[in-house]
Amino acid sequence: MKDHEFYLVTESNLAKGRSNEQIVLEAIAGGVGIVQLREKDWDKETYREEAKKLVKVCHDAGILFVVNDYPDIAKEIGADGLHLGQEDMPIAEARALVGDSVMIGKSTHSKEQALSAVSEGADYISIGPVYPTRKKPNPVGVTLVKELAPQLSIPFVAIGGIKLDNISDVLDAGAKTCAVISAIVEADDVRAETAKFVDKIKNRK
Ligand code: TZP
Ligand code: MG
Repeated sequence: MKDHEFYLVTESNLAKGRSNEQIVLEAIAGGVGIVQLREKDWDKETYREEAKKLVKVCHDAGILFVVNDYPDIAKEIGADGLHLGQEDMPIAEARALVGDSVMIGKSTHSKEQALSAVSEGADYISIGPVYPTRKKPNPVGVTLVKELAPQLSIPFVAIGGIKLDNISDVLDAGAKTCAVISAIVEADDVRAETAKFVDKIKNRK
């Protein structure tokens, strides 16, 4: 994972009737660098078919595609990454399934979880929720980003409640990039909104 690549996570419930493919294509036009397909309510076969479609969209555009939760699908479709939560299988188990060419990301919500993920062999981590979100009301705050940024030997993305009006604080705390759902998926003009995030991330003073 390269530094300063804006990371989009999907959630089709928020997309106002637009398909994930439409959202992703607009986000690509706006300069997004990584897309994760995250659809918690979908059955596995539906997820697999959508992942097959989106990995092609992303690879045709030269950007990275990450599968959430399913190591077998990540490997089968040629995803660039697999993203795991705290409740998912250990990184070593996932690594045995996907091999070394698929990067493994892990969601972390504390300093301890972040440092454990590094020692367990994660290729990148997410840190969050930085701000309160719809489903995750207890934020870790920019203070955790600030504390961890100098200690981490692998890339990280800040996530959770990040919007155009608070991203500067997250970047100032030491994040090189961030991941968002609602700020992009709910936007009326996904392309324009993505371009604004990308500009903030890439052209930070
Ligand atoms: N992990 C921590 S917060 C979060 C995830 C998947 C949701 C972020 O969504 P939003 O809409 O960008 O706050
Ligand atoms: Mg998971």
